[in-house]
Amino acid sequence: MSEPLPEAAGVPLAETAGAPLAETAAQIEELDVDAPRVGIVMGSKSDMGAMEAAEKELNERGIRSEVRVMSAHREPEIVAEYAKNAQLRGLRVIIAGAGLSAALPGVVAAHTDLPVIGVPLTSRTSVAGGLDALLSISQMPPGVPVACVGVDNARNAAVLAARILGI
Ligand code: RP5
Repeated sequence: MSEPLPEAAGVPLAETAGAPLAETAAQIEELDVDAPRVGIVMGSKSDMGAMEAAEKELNERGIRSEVRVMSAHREPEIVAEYAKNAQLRGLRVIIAGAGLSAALPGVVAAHTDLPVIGVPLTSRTSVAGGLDALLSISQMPPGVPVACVGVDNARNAAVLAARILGI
């Protein structure tokens, strides 16, 4: 006996025919209304103090977010995986903070089409007050944009994320 057609089994054919990514993401968003909309990532636990301002600002605006620590240099596979899955998980914007040779925002942007906002951070061994991270984040090659806020200004990253979301 042959298998019933998906439509006969209650599954609309459109859902089985390789729906475009945006359509699939919209369907997932409908299913999981509590999914975070903004991902806040940072290169080290030592960045947490500065990056908490982004989470606080989003909370105050009623925008759901998630916070993760992942280093572009120490855990490149984890960063790539996170960025590749972000849109399908319902995220709409990613805020990425890092200090020193701050590769994290750029690496995230290399693996997702979502808007990425970089936060250059100062750390114990920063040079020129965080200029190292500022240039690492802002000087992206053409075609792979990262928005860049001021040094240690995670709050502005959250405000910009809210504006991108139209909230
Ligand atoms: C960067 O190196 C991190 O984003 C952090 O700002 C800096 C120092 O990291 P730790 O040595 O404190 O882990 O990758």
